[in-house]
This record gives sequence, C-alpha cells and structure tokens, in this order.
Amino acid sequence: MNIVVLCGGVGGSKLALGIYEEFPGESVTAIVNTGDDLELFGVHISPDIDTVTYTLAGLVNESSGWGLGDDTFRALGMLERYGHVGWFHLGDADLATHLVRTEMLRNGATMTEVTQFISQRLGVTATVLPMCDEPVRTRVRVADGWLAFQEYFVKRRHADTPFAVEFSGVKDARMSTPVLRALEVADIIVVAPSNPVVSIGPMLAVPGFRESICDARAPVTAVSPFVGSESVTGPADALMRAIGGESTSIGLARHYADWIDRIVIDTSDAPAANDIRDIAVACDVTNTLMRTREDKRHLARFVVEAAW
Ligand code: FO1
Repeated sequence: MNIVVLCGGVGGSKLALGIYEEFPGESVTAIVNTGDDLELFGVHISPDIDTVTYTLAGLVNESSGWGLGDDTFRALGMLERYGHVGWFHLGDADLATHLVRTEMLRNGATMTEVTQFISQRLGVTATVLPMCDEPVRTRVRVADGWLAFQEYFVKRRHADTPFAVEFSGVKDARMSTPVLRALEVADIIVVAPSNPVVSIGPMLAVPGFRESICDARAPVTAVSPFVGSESVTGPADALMRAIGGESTSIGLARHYADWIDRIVIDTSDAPAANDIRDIAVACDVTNTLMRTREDKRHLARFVVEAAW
C-alpha cells in the first residue's frame, strides 16, 4: 500500500510517525510544507522538513516537538556575544543539518535531493518530500505590516492578531516529479492535523497541487486539528479566522470540502459529525489527541482503516 501524508511540523509529524510505525511494511511518503523556511546567518533552515525527518528518525526533541533531543546551544550563545538576538533557537547539532542543506543547495542540488540525502543518512526509510523545489515563503499580515512567518510565529510568539496570509513565490513554484508521482500512485492520502492555513495552505497554493489531489485515485482523509473551537496546538484558530474561515471541525470541513472525501474529528466533537456530513464530507469520530505513542498509532490505523 502507498500511504501519502500531507503535513507541516509538530502536529503533522506525530501522525506521520504513527503511520510509519503502524504500517512498517508499506510505502509511506510525507509531503511537507516548506513555506516556513528561512535563512539565518547564511544557512537555509527548513523547520517542517527537519521536524518530520527528526521525528521519523527517532531523534526529535520530545518535549518541544522540534529540533534534536539533547542538543546544546553554544553556537547560539556565541552569536549572542556578537550582538545577534538569538530568537530562533538553533541547536549546535541541528546547525549541521542546515550547513549540509545550504552547501548542497549552493552546489546545485534541489530541495528534494537534499531532503532525501538527509533523511536517508538519518536512517529514515519513509520518503520525505518538500512540497516543491522552488522557494515559497509564508508571510502574515498583522497590525503593523507583513511579517515573515517565523517572525510572526517564533519572534513575536504568534501574539499578534493575523489579518491575512500570503505565500510569496508560490506562483513560480511547480509540482516536482516525485510529488506528482506520489499522489498518482497513492492508495490513501492523509491530511495530517497540521495548520490548515500555514501548513497545508502553501501546498494547495502550488500550481497544480489541488488538481493533482482531486485527480488522484486515492481517497483523501483529513484529521481535524480542532477540538471544539480551539486548535490543539499553535495559532490555527486565529489564522482560520484571518482567512474568513471558522476555527472548528465544521469550518475545516467547509474549507477542505472540494478536495477531501472524509474527515476524522475528535470524540468530544461528535455532535458536529452530522453537520459535517451535510457538507458532503464523510465523517468519523475517534480520539485525535496524540499524547502517547499508542495514541499516534491508534489514530494512524483508524484513519487508514476508515478510508478503506
Ligand atoms: N519553534 C519555536 O517556537 N521557537 C524556536 O526557537 C524554534 C527554533 C527552531 C529551530 C529549528 C527548527 O527546525 C524548528 C524550530 N522551531 C522553533 C519550530 C518551528 O518554528 C515551528 O514549529 C514550525 O515552523 C511550525 O510548523
């Protein structure tokens, strides 16, 4: 079976891990958002790709959900001595990943090639694919202007009310052959409970991406990141409102309705299931909170079996 999962960083990588562990004999491909990428001190950082890769490799920092476990921050401390404010916490070992990526990109490799190299070196047997090879940068408009995504998210701790979101460069992005092929041969496409606006949104904005999913023979199942009217983690609720949507599973079903077949919502939202079915989206109910390894594996199996 070919299982494809569309995901962003922390939330998405948990479900990707559940699928990877629960279906060890199957081919698993994670298509990952790169709209959060940034350049700092001349290095290319791809937070969502690294979060997914480190998670699947069993190397992620379990308490934050990003970065490497047991990393140290001596380089960051030294940068601070040179007067740089270390608002983006780059670990020493993590820095090696960014150095390798930057060097390979400078030598002409694509993001797809770099990502494959890094994930293979870290022992990941799933395929991790960037959503595209071209640079796409998510920007968020707040009261005092447009912010690069990580400035909004990390530097200002997503405390500003967002009013609009854009994916700079996306018009020039193209579907890569591996992404096209993965969607074509998929037996099931899972949309992880990642931020619908800034994690899944950039992928859908890549020209041809939405059409390729609609043309795919695989059923498409999304897991809702909302429980009640709040997102499980991060600012998905505020960002849904910024694009005129509603921050509930019903709002998500409406937002995704034209390209998904099915949505999985949390048990505590069970009363919303019939309203979702009225939007012509099939709906299943289970525990979607992924606190433990067993939770992740349960959700992975539930999602795959519900679609089949
Ligand atoms: N998230 C934070 O909240 N603070 C950080 O300082 C931070 C550093 C960081 C470094 C490398 C990396 O791969 C991810 C990092 N993240 C950090 C996570 C990241 O900003 C977000 O979780 C994603 O971009 C949202 O999906």
